[in-house]
Amino acid sequence: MGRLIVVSNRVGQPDQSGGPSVGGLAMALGAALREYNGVWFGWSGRTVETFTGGLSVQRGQGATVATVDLEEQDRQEYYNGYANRTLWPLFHYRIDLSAYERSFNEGYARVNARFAQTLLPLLKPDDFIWVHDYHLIPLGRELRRRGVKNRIGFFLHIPWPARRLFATLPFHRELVEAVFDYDLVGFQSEDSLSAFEDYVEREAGGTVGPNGRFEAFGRSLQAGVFPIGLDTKAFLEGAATEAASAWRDRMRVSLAGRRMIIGVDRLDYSKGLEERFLAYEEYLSHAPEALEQVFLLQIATPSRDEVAAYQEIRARLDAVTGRINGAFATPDWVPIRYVNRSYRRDELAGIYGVAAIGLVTPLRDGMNLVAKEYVAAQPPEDPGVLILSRFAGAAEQMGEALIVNPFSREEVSDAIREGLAMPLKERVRRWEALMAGVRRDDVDAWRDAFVSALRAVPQRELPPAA
Ligand code: GDG
Repeated sequence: MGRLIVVSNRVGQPDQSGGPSVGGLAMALGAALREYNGVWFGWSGRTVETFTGGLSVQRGQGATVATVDLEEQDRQEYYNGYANRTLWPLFHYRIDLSAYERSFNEGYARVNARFAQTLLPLLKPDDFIWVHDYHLIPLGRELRRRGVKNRIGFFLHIPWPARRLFATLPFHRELVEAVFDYDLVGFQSEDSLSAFEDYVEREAGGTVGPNGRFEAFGRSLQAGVFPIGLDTKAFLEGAATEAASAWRDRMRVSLAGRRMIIGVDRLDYSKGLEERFLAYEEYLSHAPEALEQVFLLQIATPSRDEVAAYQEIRARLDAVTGRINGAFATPDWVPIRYVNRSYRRDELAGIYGVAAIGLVTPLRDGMNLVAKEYVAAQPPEDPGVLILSRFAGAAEQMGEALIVNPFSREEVSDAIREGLAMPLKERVRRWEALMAGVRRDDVDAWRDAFVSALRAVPQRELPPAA
């Protein structure tokens, strides 16, 4: 049976907190590789004077991790540039933040070519290659150019944007044409798949057949929805540790009878943190009974702080939390506890566990694993209420949450009021349905669905013997 080769921008350290790879992707892939005799290939996060393509290889339990160093110019143009200043904002519907600079394009093309060149000698003919996320969309094309006939799949962790937005990207056709060098393309949600379908039919003049067969640019691919799940088993183990239980106790003391609303996010403009704070302010303004009885704990781990838009959102959040706290706080109560650091996953599980409401209100999100973590951390006999943005991929699976429009302060404020007042019976009913989904559609189910779909696509024809 062929090995699984996973390629992503960064390889993760899934069991360590902090560091640059905190994020849903690192968590999910760690679990995927344990199962297979896999190789995980990506950027080391380091830069060197001159790119050499030299690999550093570490063999761990069952999996091999291979990393390559890039140049400083690559970090600026490919990572901070095209990936995080062009594609990330565009794919999260922020064309106002999306920067279109030629040097970014060049950096993106160069690094994808470098990845392909470095990966090539590691490949065996029967390997399956699974490429992850927006940093590496053209990697499939670069591998094909070098004669790779293996089955190659691509999974997009972030949303695929609506056609009219996507068309604002210079060279958008070229990028989609490159997608057609993959055999299988996976999206988080029906919403993303249908946006891609719309582009292929109406902008690329292609066709979409039954069973997810897409044709355009004289080529075809298989596409489908593969919603990512939580590593539920590992998460529940974390929630059962001493560390989690110590945090539950510590938080209960600190609650002193008050109710806690929790948010946990990378500090990113796509997560709707400012809108969330304003909605919470709206709630406080109209619920005098809540003053001193409720507070919002927002853990926001700084992320991508070399990019100006992230420095700006951070400054805005500092200002808005300061303003709200200044206006509402009393000598022994602050309405928002705003924390800019990261916690270990077992600690987080403990903290989630005592929150009456999980407030997950991204403006756009591929999936959002925090919603699933909040559910998994709840005590079955007295679970809290999940409030979830309709613009997170997770909303397609988690209909028993209170689904809200994160752009409407009043709607989110109403949901907070409803959630805090919800009777136990209804909380249990909703939670049981949500938890069944979190258990069933976990990260293993996601991986198995994608990998078996990738194995099922027909192998490309081998080149004629020279
Ligand atoms: C991308 C897509 C998609 C956060 N703070 C801490 C911490 N976290 C962990 C959370 C959660 C993960 O980071 C965040 O995952 P999300 O899914 O919410 O969001 P992104 O990072 O934007 O991930 C997203 C995901 O990829 C997977 O496909 O769901 O839509 O944007 O697990 O708990 N972890 C620790 N300390 C923290 O302070 N240890």
